[in-house]
Amino acid sequence: MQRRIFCATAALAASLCLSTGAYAQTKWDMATAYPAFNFHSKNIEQFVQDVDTATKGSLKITPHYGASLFKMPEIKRAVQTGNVQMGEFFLVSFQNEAQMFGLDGLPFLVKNYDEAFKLYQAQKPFLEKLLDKQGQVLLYAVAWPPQSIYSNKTIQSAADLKGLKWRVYSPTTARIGELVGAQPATIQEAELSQALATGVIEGLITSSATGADNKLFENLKHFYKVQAWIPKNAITVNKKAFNALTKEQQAAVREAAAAAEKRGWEASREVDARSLKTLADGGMSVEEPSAQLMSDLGKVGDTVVKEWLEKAGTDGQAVLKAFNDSK
Ligand code: PCA
Repeated sequence: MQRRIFCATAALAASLCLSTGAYAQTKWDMATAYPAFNFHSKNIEQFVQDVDTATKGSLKITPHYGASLFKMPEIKRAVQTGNVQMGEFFLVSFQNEAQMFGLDGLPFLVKNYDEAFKLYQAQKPFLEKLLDKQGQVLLYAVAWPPQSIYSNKTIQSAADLKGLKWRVYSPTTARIGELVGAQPATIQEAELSQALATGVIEGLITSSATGADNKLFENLKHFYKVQAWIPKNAITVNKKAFNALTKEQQAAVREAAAAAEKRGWEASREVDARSLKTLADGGMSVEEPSAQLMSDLGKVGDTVVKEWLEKAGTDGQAVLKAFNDSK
């Protein structure tokens, strides 16, 4: 009798253990630098929900928007060291670490989203390898809308950019600023509005989306649709954190990431169209660039790409060849 009770108790304990095991929850924090209403952030929100559903609540990811956990330049390292499990960062800002990170910030390599996606496919194996060495797994990457020029004054040629206080976010934008004789200043997107309001900057190159998100028309009156490049945000996870998941959870994360990537690229196109309208409605003059400006920028672009290739070595040549072959 006593023995039976003991067995029953042990069985109950075992089943309790099993059920607690099954409900064990993994919690991840995710650092992002952009406001919750930005299209990348909304995409992340959906990704987090998809992961929650697919893992039956066993993996909970909490996004922290608006650089509230880490500033954008710190996010990549925070993921690498495990200070945060997941993060989103702007790839081209990290070009000094590895030239490959700056590929999608090179002027006039791509003409549109389709080409930008092809460039990404050529770049992806390199990105995965680099990030793996830095202790993280690339989950997905999504393009910002094409990058165009905002200014407080009329810009008809590169000469008009001379002396302009020029906001930069990457080695390439800094180099372009230098080549046209502007005054480059590194400002994070989270500090953009303040920098404009206080006159720290007078012009920049960024997307229609960032212009609309930050109501750039309140301080700048001109937008020139030069569409110089289509750069991406990368979403990565700390490798140890990823490897600690069950195989099922890993598959769920991968699947949600693939869906987020697809959704994000589609959203980017829609957001571009919508944001251009927001800029115009806000009183900004949204213009096609002059032929002179495009030809001047084309020359600057050639220099920048040539310099990049010199630094990027054989990987740089290989990635451009892969891209050109895929076009
Ligand atoms: N907005 C971000 C990155 C690229 C973009 O369109 C920024 O300006 O910082």
